[in-house]
Amino acid sequence: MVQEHHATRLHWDFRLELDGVLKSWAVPKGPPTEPGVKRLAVQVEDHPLSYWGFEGTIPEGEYGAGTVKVWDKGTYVLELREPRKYHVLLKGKKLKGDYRLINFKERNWLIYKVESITGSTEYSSGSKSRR
Ligand SMILES: [Mn+2]
Repeated sequence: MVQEHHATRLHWDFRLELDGVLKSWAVPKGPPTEPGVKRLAVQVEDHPLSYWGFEGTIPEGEYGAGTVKVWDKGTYVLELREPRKYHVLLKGKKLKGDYRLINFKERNWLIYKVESITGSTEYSSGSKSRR
């Protein structure tokens, strides 16, 4: 799930349901929809699952003040998980296909799309589908 967040600086919040929380990254330029584009994604605090799909206005003075709207949502399949690396198959409306999240320094990650090796959007990894 990705939220477009008009805070002090416009950014997109990329969130994955994992371990009972929403793992979250703020992506200043937004997650790429095409392969070959790498975007900085800064990991931020985990959010509660109840935040999934939230839209509205966070009041002035509160953390993240500004308007939030859902930019994309869908399910995903976790294909690989390492401490500093996730491979996810996204099944959103805008973000579809194989994505990588790579941690390169502290809370800084790169998010990018890769061409599917099989050319298929379906995998038989046996992974549980998550939203
Ligand atoms: Mn945000």
